[in-house]
Amino acid sequence: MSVETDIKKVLRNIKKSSPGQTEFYQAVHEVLYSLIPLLEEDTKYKIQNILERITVPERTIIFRVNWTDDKGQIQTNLGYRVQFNSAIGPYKGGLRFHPSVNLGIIKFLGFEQIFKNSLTGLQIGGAKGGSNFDPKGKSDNEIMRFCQALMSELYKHIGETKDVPAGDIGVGAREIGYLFGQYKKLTGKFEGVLTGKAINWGGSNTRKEATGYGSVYFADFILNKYNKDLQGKICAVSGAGNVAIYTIEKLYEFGAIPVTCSDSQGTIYHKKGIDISTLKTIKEINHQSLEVYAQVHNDCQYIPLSHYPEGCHQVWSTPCDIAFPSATQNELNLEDAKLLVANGCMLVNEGANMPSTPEAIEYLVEHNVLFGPGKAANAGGVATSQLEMSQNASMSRWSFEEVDIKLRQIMRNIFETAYETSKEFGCEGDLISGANIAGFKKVADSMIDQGSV
Ligand code: NDP
Ligand code: 2IT
Repeated sequence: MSVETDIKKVLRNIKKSSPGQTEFYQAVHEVLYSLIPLLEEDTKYKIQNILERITVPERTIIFRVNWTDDKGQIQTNLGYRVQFNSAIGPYKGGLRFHPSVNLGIIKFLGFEQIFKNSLTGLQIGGAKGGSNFDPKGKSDNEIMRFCQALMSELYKHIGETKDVPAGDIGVGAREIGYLFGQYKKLTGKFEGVLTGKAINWGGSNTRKEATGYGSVYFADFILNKYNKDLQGKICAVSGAGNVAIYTIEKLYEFGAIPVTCSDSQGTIYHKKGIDISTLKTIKEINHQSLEVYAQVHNDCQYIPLSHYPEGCHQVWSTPCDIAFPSATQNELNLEDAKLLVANGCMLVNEGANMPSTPEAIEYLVEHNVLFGPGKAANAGGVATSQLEMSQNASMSRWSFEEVDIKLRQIMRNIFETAYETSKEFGCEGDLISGANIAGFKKVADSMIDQGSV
């Protein structure tokens, strides 16, 4: 049987056993097809049935989360933790709180996390979790009670050497605090069971900034390879959360001009450059809509969702040199890709997980747009989480600069690994294949070493 036939069989089986998990199929499809050169070169992966094994989570935990709202009503949500792969280290990956969360979304994120974590060169396995809980419009007390209720079940399955969750969409420092407090109360242990903690009680310097900063470092390494840099480049950034904010902040340090940001309700276009301090106040502190940004700055445009061009995301219709999709999955589609190409965009660097659709990627690559795939470009967050685990385990604390230097070095290694791997497998510069092959190889080889567990 040819490698392609094997892949088709695995995909067919997944669709049969896990119906309706569209985003998960999309992630698996992309990874498996990009592995063809490796699978053809070395038959051990086929002999050991690795494709089938690696696409099934080691454990999937789904549970009910009951919590009481401010009116005294009991509300019910679903909680998830998908412990996908522990071949190279304890399970590691974020928690997402968003109404769109379902098993397929958590599985796609967990699957991506396996290869991303492997690429960092650190000893961390892949996992993801979260809930369909919608934090929007909830009071601080409601968020706290929800986090406590979720942890009342989750604590049974995690631990500093077992599974270490962190943040993702809808989960930031506030939620990590409430989750940690409940874990500590239930277990009596003050341990590094979560990352993204506040600095006062075990958090790492630079973790908050790490995904955005890392994404910009990665973009810089790509550009440098082609004798270009970020200086003076107009950048379109989507999202207005953790990743977007620190992408924008770091872009200024490189002399670039980030002109957009967006949330689920609208987009800001600020030609002279996004004001980072206003953005942080609105989003990080006050959890408000971006509409407020336009009330503070009368020289910017606020385009509400209802006014976006048909079938497109407003951000990608903005003329730019570089695009940083940093909000959510499938937020950059074929029509968006066409607009970016028509406007002369030279690089798309994925801050979010799987933000570009397969058709968009194909079009961008065909039109010679450089491409930084999410599992490499946004790996700085989880890598710095591992640095937090490391500091917790050794009871030490590294300065902001120390962690930042390590982060930059890790991003450089990831870029070089992905680039060199693409070269080795005959597709020089194709960082999607390079990242997938390098990430996969380390995990698959470790699974083989450890036998049929
Ligand atoms: P945040 O919750 O901090 O911010 C998410 C931003 O994206 C918000 O502005 C939100 O809008 C917007 N958004 C979310 N969902 C949608 C949607 N369905 N449609 C439109 N806009 C949406 O999350 P993060 O910044 O942490 O995460 C952003 C992306 O980066 C995700 O794909 C995440 O998986 C990925 N990522 C995050 C890492 C981290 O360390 N945090 C690490 C690596 C990847 P609104 O404000 O209206 O909710
Ligand atoms: O997608 C991701 O890499 C994250 N949300 C961060 C995970 C982590 O464990 O820091």
